[in-house]
Amino acid sequence: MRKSFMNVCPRDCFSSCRLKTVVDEGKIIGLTGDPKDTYTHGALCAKGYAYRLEQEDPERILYPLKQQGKGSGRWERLSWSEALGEIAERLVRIKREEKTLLSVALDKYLGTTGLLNGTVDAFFRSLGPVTSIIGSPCEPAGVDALMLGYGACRKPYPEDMANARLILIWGANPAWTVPQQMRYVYEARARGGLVVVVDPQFSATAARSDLYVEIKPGGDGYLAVGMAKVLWEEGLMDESFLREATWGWEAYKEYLEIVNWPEITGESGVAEADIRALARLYAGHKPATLWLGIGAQHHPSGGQNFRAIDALAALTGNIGIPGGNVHYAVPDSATEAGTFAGIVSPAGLEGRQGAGGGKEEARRIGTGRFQELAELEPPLRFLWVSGRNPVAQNPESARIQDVLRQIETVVVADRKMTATAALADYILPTASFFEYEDVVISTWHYGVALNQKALEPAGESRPDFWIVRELARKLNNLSPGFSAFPVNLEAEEWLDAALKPYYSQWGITHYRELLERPVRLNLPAVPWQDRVFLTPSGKYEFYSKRAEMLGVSPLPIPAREKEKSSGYPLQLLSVRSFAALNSQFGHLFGLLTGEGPKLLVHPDTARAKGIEEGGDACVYNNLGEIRLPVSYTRSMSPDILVAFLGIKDRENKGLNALLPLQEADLGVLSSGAKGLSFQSCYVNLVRCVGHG
Ligand SMILES: Nc1nc2c(c(=O)[nH]1)N[C@H]1C(S)=C(S)[C@@H](COP(=O)(O)OP(=O)(O)OC[C@H]3O[C@@H](n4cnc5c(=O)[nH]c(N)nc54)[C@H](O)[C@@H]3O)O[C@H]1N2
Ligand SMILES: Nc1nc2c(c(=O)[nH]1)N[C@H]1C(S)=C(S)[C@@H](COP(=O)(O)OP(=O)(O)OC[C@H]3O[C@@H](n4cnc5c(=O)[nH]c(N)nc54)[C@H](O)[C@@H]3O)O[C@H]1N2
Ligand SMILES: [Mo]
Repeated sequence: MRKSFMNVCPRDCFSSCRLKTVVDEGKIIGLTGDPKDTYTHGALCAKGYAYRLEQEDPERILYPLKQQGKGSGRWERLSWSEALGEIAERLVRIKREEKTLLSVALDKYLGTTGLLNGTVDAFFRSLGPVTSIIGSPCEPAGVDALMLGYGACRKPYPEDMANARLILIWGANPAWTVPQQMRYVYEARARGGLVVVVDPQFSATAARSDLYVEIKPGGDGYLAVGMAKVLWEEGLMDESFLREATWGWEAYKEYLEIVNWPEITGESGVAEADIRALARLYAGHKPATLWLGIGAQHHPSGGQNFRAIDALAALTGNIGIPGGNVHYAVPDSATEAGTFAGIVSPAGLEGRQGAGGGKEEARRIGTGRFQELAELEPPLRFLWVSGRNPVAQNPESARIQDVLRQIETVVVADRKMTATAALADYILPTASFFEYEDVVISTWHYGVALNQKALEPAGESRPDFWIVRELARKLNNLSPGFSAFPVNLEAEEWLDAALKPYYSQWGITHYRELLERPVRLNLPAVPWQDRVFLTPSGKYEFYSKRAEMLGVSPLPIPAREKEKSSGYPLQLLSVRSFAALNSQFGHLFGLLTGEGPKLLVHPDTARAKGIEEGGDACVYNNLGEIRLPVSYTRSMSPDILVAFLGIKDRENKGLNALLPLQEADLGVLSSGAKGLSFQSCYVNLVRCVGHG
């Protein structure tokens, strides 16, 4: 019998689309966007429509697996009881031998953004102090930049973009990464608004813009400083906003006076006349909105670059007005919802005594710094990876693989045999979001929606929540009191407790009513209208003492990009494809594009190396080598190579095999660790001879 369900795509993505799923005999036979979804209006992306195919995915892991020797590929099927029993024994033994659980770490990110996922963090907290992998691989340098300016990271509702007379999309590619948002971009355009894109490559969004500005990677701060210089020189600023609502303009002005054009144009790669024209255009179309992309802050000066760009909004008074402001993927909804926090630390789990006698603190390591994991004292003996694929997505893949081999026990909870899972001792198969109830809150449009259970879990896969609760039971059987995880709580009770504080605001009495009435977090559609900023001065701060404490200039002054070495003169940019999400959906790429992964090379560069279109290139640096077929394009300058995030070569090596660990300048304020500079990848290229 056919039945319909509401689902919510929980991928680490802006749109958190509501889906209408039709199920017949245990299979999804129909899947569309929900036309009542006020943000997406029922439009999905290619990956969303492809979920139906995922049901047949032969790569899905259906049973708990144990590997005889990491990386050997000798997998053996276990029952859940065996797998969790063995894992529990290992944890108990570690605590007995080390007298602490600091040798245990969780590496977790947003494989799913469903709220229940927070129970995995709760489980690890329930053990007492462990090694926490903190920070975020994604947005923290940019978040810090906004926090320094405004005191908090807030953004308008994404629909407010339709009110802008100018949309300046700076290092984002929404046509591929947030296709649903293009509706609002086009709406602004239909009303006469202009769309400008700043990007080192002529992206899909640039192709849909009125003006494309080609920038040197990482040169964004200088372009912004140049624009600010023009705004000031030509008297294009909003004087009353500057006077009443900002702090430190005089100091910033002094810098703008001395910074010279050769430095600005040299670092940004944009000609002075173009910078002048862009500054006039931006100032002449109020309200103008800025969209800051995640990619543009994955640079050594990414945080300061964002401060310089963001300052343009303050200089022109484009803050606190409809159609203005800065759009950036921010975790504001996460904190506002409180629910994430609520689910992460249920009452009673905080402040557990460590085995060391009460004062023991968790050990903290910044995300992506696997090098440090290998050097810890006491050494790391147990790593649990959840919703994360560090071998593919962190810098220095080979080094990560080495560290994974060294760690006594690696457990990976995932749906697939990822590059990381291939080096696990245990793989615990997780259920897909169609297979259990959850609630998803969008950090972009703040929608709160119920994801119903539409299918039974495939094979023996189970939700992460079920897995950690069973493990807590096993642990406490072996060693009473080992885990304070509330094993008697059902998923429904967790969700109810987390969301209850919001029920009266939303006019509901239980979260299941979200099925009929999805809601939105009650955040201002246009932030900062009151001009009360949460900075030390209470104003928008050009000059920030906190920035200085974080080790960068108090002013939004960018750092120069490092000189490229002559050995590795090409910069390899990783760009997101419409057909993949980070390391996921890799199988779709060929299906949707009719071709496999390609390295995009400027024809001048390729020809100089004797590489034909379609021929194989070896891309290399001191970290390693990957081999990819080449496709010619003139969409970026000859010293840039472009490849899609998530691609792998014939030996299953991905882009991050070539990416060194390089930090961004900011990130500590919001996430506890600096962000990572994923675009700092310098390589060289030769024609491959032979295969293999
Ligand atoms: N070179 C380069 N590297 C980058 C970036 C870049 O631009 N360039 N971008 C960075 C950014 S912005 C980000 S956000 C990171 C992302 O880095 P990751 O978060 O590590 O990337 P994903 O590939 O999304 O990995 C998520 C994993 O979760 C699994 N998963 C899915 N659903 C579930 C579930 O319900 N439970 C569990 N336990 N697992 C599940 C998926 O199968 C997948 O293996 O990558 C960073 N790395
Ligand atoms: N289809 C799809 N959608 C996704 C994802 C995905 O993998 N695939 N991932 C999700 C995640 S985790 C994230 S973080 C978001 C990110 O989504 P976006 O914010 O759109 O960011 P990116 O895709 O990282 O980069 C966008 C653009 O930045 C450009 N860029 C790189 N370096 C620079 C620079 O120095 N300056 C400037 N101005 N531009 C630069 C790239 O060429 C690219 O066109 O997308 C989410 N949505
Ligand atoms: Mo991200």
